[in-house]
Amino acid sequence: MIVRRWRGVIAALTVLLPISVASAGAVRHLPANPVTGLFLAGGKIIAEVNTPRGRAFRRVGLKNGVPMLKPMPGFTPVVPARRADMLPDGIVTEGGKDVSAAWLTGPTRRYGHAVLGDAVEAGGLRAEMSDGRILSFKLPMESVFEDRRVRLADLDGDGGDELVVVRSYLDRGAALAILRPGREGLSIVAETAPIGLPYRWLNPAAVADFDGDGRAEIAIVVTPHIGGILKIFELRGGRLVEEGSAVGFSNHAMGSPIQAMAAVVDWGQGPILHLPNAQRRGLRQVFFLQGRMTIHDLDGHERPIVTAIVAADLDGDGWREVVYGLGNGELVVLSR
Ligand SMILES: [Ca+2]
Ligand SMILES: [Ca+2]
Ligand SMILES: [Ca+2]
Repeated sequence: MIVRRWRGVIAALTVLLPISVASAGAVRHLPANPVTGLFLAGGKIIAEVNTPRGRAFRRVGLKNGVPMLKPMPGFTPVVPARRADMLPDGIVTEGGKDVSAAWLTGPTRRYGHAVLGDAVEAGGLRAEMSDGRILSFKLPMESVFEDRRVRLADLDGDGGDELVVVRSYLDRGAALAILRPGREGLSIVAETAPIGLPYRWLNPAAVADFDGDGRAEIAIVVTPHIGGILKIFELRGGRLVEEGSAVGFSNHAMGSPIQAMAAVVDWGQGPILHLPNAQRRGLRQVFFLQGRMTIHDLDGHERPIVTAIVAADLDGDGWREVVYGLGNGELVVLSR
């Protein structure tokens, strides 16, 4: 009788946390030259390190479960060509569908918030279409794009990319805005309600079919500096419909230019979103299990996460690792 009851409990626990969904092994590596940044180049993870002779680049590897940094003499990062009219600290996003590139334009100081390092925000954006047309969009004076880049993602599954960008209202704070190229040019097709107060910001995290219903969702962190709230939205019938929400996240450090503190990997059971906790001293895994949003906290760190969070298969076993850097220059590699 008792044995049978325990079997029931064990079966329930197994259902709650299948090993291939939630469990992950983390290994840490403190290199002689501290890691100050991480990014992807040609499917590889590149670390920017501080050396006595200045900045250098290393390729992140993993052999027999041990992280290593391989020198890359002569390596220079390839970035998309800058556009004459773009935001000074902006990034050009390149796409492979109907939009071939998009960037923020019209630098303005009319908001003056400086979450991303300076008080210069964008008053508009531009998209270069695959047929060569350049489409422009300009915001009214009551708002700015408080972002460094436009994200391209097909949120409605029609084969064309939507443009995803943070719009901040001078008197009501940030909202997530979705634009689409049409016959009339670029227009905003959906937007969340603004947070409600000026100088309250949000940072997009990732796009994936998180709940496995065949449609993409976008995950964002609202107010990442003051107790961030993860929200998951689906673009449905011209509206952004909230499909999940949880407190205790942060994907940005105040004043930092780094916005890419999120990674999605599928370790065989659907997408797992990796986001820092509210103090950025550990990762939280977010995934949908039998239709329910589930959160699994991984081991914490004494130092905060300071780099982008990037994913690539480092050891060639077919599963991508999740990699990030801590404030003391240490590298953390998370494997399935
Ligand atoms: Ca689309
Ligand atoms: Ca979905
Ligand atoms: Ca791997």
